[in-house]
Amino acid sequence: MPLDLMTRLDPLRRVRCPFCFERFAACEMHLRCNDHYCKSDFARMIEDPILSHALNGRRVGGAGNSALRSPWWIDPRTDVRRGIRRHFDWMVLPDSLDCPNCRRPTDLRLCPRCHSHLPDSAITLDPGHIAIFGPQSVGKTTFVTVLLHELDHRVGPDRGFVLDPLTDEIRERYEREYHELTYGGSQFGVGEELNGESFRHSHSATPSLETNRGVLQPLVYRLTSRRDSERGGTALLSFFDTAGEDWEMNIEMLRSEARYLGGARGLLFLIDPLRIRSVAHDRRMQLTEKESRVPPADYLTDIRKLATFFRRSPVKVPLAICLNKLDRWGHLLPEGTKLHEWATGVPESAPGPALDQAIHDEVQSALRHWGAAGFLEHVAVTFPNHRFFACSALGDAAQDREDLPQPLPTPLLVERPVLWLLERQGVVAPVDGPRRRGR
Ligand SMILES: Nc1nc2c(ncn2[C@@H]2O[C@H](COP(=O)(O)OP(=O)(O)OP(=O)(O)O)[C@@H](O)[C@H]2O)c(=O)[nH]1
Ligand SMILES: [Mg+2]
Ligand SMILES: [Zn+2]
Ligand SMILES: [Zn+2]
Repeated sequence: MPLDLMTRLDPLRRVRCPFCFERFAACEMHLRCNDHYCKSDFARMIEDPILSHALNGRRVGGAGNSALRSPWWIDPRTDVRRGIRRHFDWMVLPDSLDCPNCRRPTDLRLCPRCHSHLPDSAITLDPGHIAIFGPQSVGKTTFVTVLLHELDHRVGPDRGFVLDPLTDEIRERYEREYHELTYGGSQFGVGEELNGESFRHSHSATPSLETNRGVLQPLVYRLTSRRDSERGGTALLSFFDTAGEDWEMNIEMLRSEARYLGGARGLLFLIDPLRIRSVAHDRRMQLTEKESRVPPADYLTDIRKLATFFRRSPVKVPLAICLNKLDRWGHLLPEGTKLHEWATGVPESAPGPALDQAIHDEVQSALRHWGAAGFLEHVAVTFPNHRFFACSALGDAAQDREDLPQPLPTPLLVERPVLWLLERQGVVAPVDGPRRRGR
């Protein structure tokens, strides 16, 4: 579909790529041929150093590493076939250009920095953004999987919005790399028995970006609000899942490559309280073998590390700090607290702003009690726009033995930190207030 005229008449509008998070003017976008034969005929392809750099990083150009090839692409401002017109793209964007190989017009636009395909909505919509990070094994990948499932099936319908993957590739990637493991594959028919067993499996550790730069690729969705449609209630939403290994051991590489952290609009720091010594040593806790083997986490260092991604302090970006795996530690809190109530049975309190406030307070006093006063102080000073949450992605479906088939997730409060971040970004309207917009 060609870009609408209003957008074409605004070539200097700033676009932020929802994939690599770089900013550029709309007239800097490249075009690539989308013809079926051009896409499948290797002989017609040309070198694509921008795509190579995005996918392979600095390794490009090293021994045996030539640039990837892709169908014909061009920066329209350098296409000499257009004569003098090519110098006026800052006044009006070209509608389309003809591919010199197949002679067909193409209007498939690319980010000039990473060569991801930018559908029209990526050019015209505000990009919302959630960067999920934290040390190894705190449950980030499981969280992303369950969160997106919940937003799609329960939270979206409740709050009046729908989520659509931005491209087919993203829909397939979420299905293959996230959903299938946690919710079981679709190898069984609707009427077929699973012998009473479901087929959830735990995720393996997310590979470091040194071995797989795919971790830099976010899952990007289009969020459309029903109730707000007269105000064009659509926004983009990119979810980035960081590998804990990079967070713990490759922080410098993350700082130079993962622009989504330094350029973040919403930060979600997941914490596993079982990695705090006084929680792990509590007599009421029975750690599994795997849990007892992990080293204690140093969340104070994590918050210091996070601050190094930003030029100025205090950092204004909203930061949600979420204590995950509530199913495992919630019972340690005194009876009568909301956290105890949610972790141990059928909660009486409904999710909403009042419960969020109570949990924010309870989490802070629990952390103080567990000896994390320094961490709390650092958060307050460096990230004044923060809020504490608690959740469990798996709920009572979490099992000690991970090699056995697992029951399906029964999540607790997974969406709360994300709704808070989306409200801060003006992507979702607060339950009791008007929607804000703005970049
Ligand atoms: N009890 C409990 N366990 C969980 C929950 N969420 C995840 N886990 C378990 O925690 C372990 C780590 O989960 P992942 O989602 O792979 O963690 P991660 O943070 O992505 O780990 P890295 O990719 O290595 O950084 C797995 O064994 C999960 O089954 C939860 O809500 N409750
Ligand atoms: Mg992971
Ligand atoms: Zn990009
Ligand atoms: Zn072509």
